[in-house]
Amino acid sequence: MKIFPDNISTYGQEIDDLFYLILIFVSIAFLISIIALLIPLFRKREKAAYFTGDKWVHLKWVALPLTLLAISDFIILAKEHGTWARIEEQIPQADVHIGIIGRQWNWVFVYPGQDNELNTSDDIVVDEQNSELHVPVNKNIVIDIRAKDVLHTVTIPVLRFKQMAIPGRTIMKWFQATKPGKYEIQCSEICGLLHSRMRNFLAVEDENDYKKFLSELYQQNKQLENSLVSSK
Ligand SMILES: [Cu+2]
Repeated sequence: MKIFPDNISTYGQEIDDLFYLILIFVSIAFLISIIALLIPLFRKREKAAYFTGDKWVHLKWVALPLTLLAISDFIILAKEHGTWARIEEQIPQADVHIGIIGRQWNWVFVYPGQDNELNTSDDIVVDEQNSELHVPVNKNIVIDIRAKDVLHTVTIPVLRFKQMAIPGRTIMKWFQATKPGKYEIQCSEICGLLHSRMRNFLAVEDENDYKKFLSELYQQNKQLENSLVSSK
């Protein structure tokens, strides 16, 4: 059975494994609770009584499930700890540094200009509905995530990538995509009336196609600048 969309992220499998681990624990807990609730139905009917909970025979119905849940939590925490550190705390050296800005209602992409540095005056901002964010395959892509107005959440299912965009903050995240193709970027935060219009795309390309895209982007930007200057 396929639960997830394709995984094209270097750390996607770790996230999926954690999901399965949690799924196994909650399924077991669910089954045990349902069975425990059904057993009295098929037993001979006894008169209802008030339990004070001070005797072990009563207390065990609280203590045993609680202990089991606490143990499962610790197992999940122990497994998750390394994953969290690798994905959330250690941002690798960027091969490409780009910006994503959420606004009502579109994802705005910011590419570094020809100086190859983000947050400088020659950055190129692409704010078009359903536009594509171009990135090279098998490279560390580091992203500055911002929000212009309200909360948004950048979600790229094939990368197991999800990060809330918070007004006033810049949050750094990263990924490495392993397979060229066109994938969806969604917003998973109800951010207003036209929230569902925030459907853009991620174009993962090989190095040559990516370089071609960049040089075309620089070219277009130059032409735009020239036309603005001459119209003044
Ligand atoms: Cu939204």
